[in-house]
Amino acid sequence: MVTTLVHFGHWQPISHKLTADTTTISGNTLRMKNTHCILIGAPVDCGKRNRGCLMGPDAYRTAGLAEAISGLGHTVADLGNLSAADTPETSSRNPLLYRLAENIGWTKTLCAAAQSAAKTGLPIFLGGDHALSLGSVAGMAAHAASQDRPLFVLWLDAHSDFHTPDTTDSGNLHGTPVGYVTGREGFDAFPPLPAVVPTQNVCMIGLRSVDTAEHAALQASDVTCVDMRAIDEGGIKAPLSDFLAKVAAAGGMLHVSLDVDFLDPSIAPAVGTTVPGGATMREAHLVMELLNDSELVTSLDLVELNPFLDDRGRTASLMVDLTASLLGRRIFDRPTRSYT
Ligand SMILES: [Mn+2]
Repeated sequence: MVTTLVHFGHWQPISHKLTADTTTISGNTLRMKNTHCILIGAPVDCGKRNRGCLMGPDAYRTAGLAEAISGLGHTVADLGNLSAADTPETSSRNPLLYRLAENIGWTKTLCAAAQSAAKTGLPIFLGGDHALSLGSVAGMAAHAASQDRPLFVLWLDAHSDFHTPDTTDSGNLHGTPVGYVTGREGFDAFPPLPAVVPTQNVCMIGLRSVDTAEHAALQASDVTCVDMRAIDEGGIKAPLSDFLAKVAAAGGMLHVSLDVDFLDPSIAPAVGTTVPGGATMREAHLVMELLNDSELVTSLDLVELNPFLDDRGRTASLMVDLTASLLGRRIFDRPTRSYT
């Protein structure tokens, strides 16, 4: 820390000047105080064909996720990496479906892990591709139901992931978790949902690649869809604040699912499904800071990081920084002297 400053040509200690009329620079103003964070390694790599997401959990650890969280005054437990529950091979109407049994196994594992972890803290799922959210969100929905509270889901993603096993053209199940948790038809091979997330409780921000079948289904649903054009025209704060007000008014729990491809590929190259025109560094941090202000977040997915495609770990580091913003890291205490 700077302890002196030049003042009329001589050195003078600054520390005593930082009294009530000024604001110190500090990273420690926490809205979510003393949160117990539970890191759940979910090296899911079966939700799509490009491999590499299985390295994601260890990349987050290498980038210092636990240290960043504990440095904010929270406690952290790392449960290590889980593995998919054994599941017999099963057939499906869609012959294109990729590694269905393994996806079902992960859904069982993560649904149970979410319910167990949510009893003691804030689960953070270290992906792993977005198929992990089939289980993480299903489990959080079950937990919320057990508390008699509604679950809301914020989907930060270039894609809507609203397919069903019947509508996907790629057969990649990482494009289906929102379809599953909102109770769409076609998931007969999957475990029955303990609790459905109503579509009006889902908000997607960052959309810029939505398939035709998903588009039609979204249009017929109550999902709030905030695409990049809406963000360009009106900024990212208003739609997020509207959604958070809804969550607060309902006394809801909030699950945040952060896909690396929410971010612009120029700042986050380590993802197999890059789509140009994504969120900027500041838009992403602002989302996380507003989420911290809201004190509503009860669980988090960090998904689709493919360390094989990263550039000296910078995407993993950015995802760690965004998680820190969500958990209370500040640039300045607010209000600052220059801007209130
Ligand atoms: Mn996704």
